[in-house]
Amino acid sequence: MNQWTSFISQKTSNVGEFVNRSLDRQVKLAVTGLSRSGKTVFITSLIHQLMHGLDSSHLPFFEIASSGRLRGTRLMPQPNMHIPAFRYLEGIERLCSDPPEFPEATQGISEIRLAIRYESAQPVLKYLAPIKTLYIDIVDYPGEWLLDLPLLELTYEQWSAQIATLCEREPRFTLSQAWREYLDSIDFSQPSQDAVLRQASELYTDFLYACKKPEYGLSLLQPGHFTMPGDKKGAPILQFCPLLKIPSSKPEGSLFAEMKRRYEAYKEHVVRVFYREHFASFDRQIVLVDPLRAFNVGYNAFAEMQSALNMVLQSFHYAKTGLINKLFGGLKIDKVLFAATKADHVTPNQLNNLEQFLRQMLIKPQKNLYFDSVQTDAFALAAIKCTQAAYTQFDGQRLSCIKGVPKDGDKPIALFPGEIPVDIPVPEDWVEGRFNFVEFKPPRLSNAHSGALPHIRLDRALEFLLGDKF
Ligand SMILES: Nc1nc2c(ncn2[C@@H]2O[C@H](COP(=O)(O)OP(=O)(O)OP(=O)(O)O)[C@@H](O)[C@H]2O)c(=O)[nH]1
Ligand SMILES: [Mg+2]
Repeated sequence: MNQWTSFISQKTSNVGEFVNRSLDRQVKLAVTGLSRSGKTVFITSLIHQLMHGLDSSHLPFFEIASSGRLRGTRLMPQPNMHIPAFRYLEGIERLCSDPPEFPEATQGISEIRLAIRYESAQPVLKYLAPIKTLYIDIVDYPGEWLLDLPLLELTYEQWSAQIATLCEREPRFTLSQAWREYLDSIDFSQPSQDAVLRQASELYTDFLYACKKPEYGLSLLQPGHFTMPGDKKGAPILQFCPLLKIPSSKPEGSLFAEMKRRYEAYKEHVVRVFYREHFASFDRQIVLVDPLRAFNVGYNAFAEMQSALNMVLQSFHYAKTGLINKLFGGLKIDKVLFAATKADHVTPNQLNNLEQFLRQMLIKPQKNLYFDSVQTDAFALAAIKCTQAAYTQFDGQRLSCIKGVPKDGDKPIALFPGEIPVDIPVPEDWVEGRFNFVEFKPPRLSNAHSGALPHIRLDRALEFLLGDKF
């Protein structure tokens, strides 16, 4: 190559780089769901799948990978210094340890940025800027925070009355006993004292944590930051609680007045700030749901999960037409995917039932989203497939089952976990031993580069959420 052609090729590549940069795009993908629904595992696997995207065989339904146009994925410095980083490498390290472990539970928001390099499919761009980059900011945040949206329209007195009604029923009545007794021992018209506010809010928070225990599995736990405090842990803004009886005298400076003031401050500085600073910037959203856990517990847990899910969905519904739109202006979210996670806990022949069941759970709210011009879909998936399909003989019949290493065991077991009903169950459906969805250990990986993590239908989720961006 002479000097002149080298100069031209240098210029052409600079122009190409410039055009590339100006055509680069960005998408913010938010991942949410109630606690233990599988957010951290989902994001970890999603990144791992993209990093191994050059081997297209594991993502047949993600077009950019299966068509061979994906050139590579890299972790990038995150754009917002004030948001905790999503700990991808830590998660992968735990998954590759011996024995393999799932990533640790998280309590707040975190973020990670990826750059995906790919070949353009558009004829003109193919010539001008053949290789493009899509930046994806993935945000992990607790679904519990979306349960706070209704508070924005409730006064402290109205919210207290709602919680008082909930606490009249079991198991909340028993679980709230220590907190209720403490409230009964205090005169809230008396001057405010920090120690009382702290003690009352701690007992209320203990009550919320008790409701959340696996044996009760209750989901309607407000305020959402009390059990998922993120960086607000121990802050006075979380030191208040509802009152079961409103005192007749409420002078300024009283315990009641201070509780009410903190409730209002929580709405202003925690709830609104979340919607304004985070929610308003999301482009795409996936909501993870774990109906299997509720099946294991019983009807109450199931009914609460459904109500909580509907409450979560209000945020997307209101994003276009209602309260959020009024408060923060038109939002960007144009696609929401609902996913029943841990689909590897059911036998393969139950996958479609699980998907249909999720759709049933969402039928009403999804209609609203349709009218609000948000594109939605619902899948059953497993971010990390921990089981294998197996068969067993029973009474001369061949039965489908699954095989894997249970979470608290070290040897593989085979079991039939139960059938997923396609219709919303009624209380009588919880007959003894009907559902037995066991948690499993992740599969053994020798190292992070030994191939993509096994999954179920994660590629379909990727195609729905990001496919049109390439
Ligand atoms: N078998 C299987 N188990 C999963 C999968 N995803 C999550 N789990 C299980 O669910 C647990 C919770 O998953 P996480 O990803 O930590 O859930 P999370 O929503 O981030 O939970 P918090 O951080 O506590 O809100 C894991 O420890 C696993 O036991 C999956 O794809 N397959
Ligand atoms: Mg998490």
